[in-house]
Amino acid sequence: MIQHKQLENGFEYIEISNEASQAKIALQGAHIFEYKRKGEEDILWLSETSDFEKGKAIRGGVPLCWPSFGMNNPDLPQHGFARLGMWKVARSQETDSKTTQLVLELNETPESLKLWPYRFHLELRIRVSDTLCMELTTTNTDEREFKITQALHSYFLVSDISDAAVKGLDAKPYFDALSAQTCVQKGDVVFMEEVDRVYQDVKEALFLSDKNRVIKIQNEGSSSVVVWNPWIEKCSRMSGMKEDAYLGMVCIESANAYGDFKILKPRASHTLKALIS
Ligand code: TA6
Repeated sequence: MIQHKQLENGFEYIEISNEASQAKIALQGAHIFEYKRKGEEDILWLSETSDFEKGKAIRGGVPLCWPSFGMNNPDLPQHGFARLGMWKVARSQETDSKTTQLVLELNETPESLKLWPYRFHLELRIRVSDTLCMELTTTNTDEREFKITQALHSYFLVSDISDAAVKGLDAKPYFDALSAQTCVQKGDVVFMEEVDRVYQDVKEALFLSDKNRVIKIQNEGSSSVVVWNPWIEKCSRMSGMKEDAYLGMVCIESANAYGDFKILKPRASHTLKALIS
């Protein structure tokens, strides 16, 4: 079932339900804010105190950072503008009883052109099944080339941050956004303090292991992965986040960030894909 719903304040979202899974996707930002397999716990973390209103990013789920990750382009707002844009449903399909597909699209607007002077076509293809597949395709519809950095900024639910570990990054170089140093990962990534790192040269699948489950993340079209947990002090300052929220979440972001930027010539496309299983 694919239902178009709205909250009392007019905030619109699509609710998907099939025999294998369910998901909710806000039209603002094409923001997936719920995904779970039937009868199981949520895969994505969503803040209990998140805003659901026009002009404010949902805290949790999968915000789309585009056309700039973080402050990679200092002329743009943090994480770009696509997460606050009003996307349109381009297509939807119930492929079989366990699989639903939804395609959302965003084009330039007079406001986006003021921030970033390029015409573009963005498409997010979402496949909701016993796995969650997200494919973000950027097409340059301008006459000049442009440069993007981006991320599928996925927030994952963990039972307790002290039991969480990210596997698959051993020996990978990373840029530590907190110290501005480049380091090399030793073993699994575990969380005992604030972590904000951009791993490089990542082609292999990653695994988020927790007390009760393991989530696999396989990216394509990307060689950078951001791992983030705000920990105590930053969490208390973050919008839409309770003080102790850092205990139950970790972000593993499929990215084209920092040196892994993409330059697109007119009519060229690039797809960033993440498969979560
Ligand atoms: O991806 C990690 C990060 O860039 C952190 O530095 C962090 O503050 C964050 O994303 C959340 O950003 P936001 O703009 O959503 O508050």
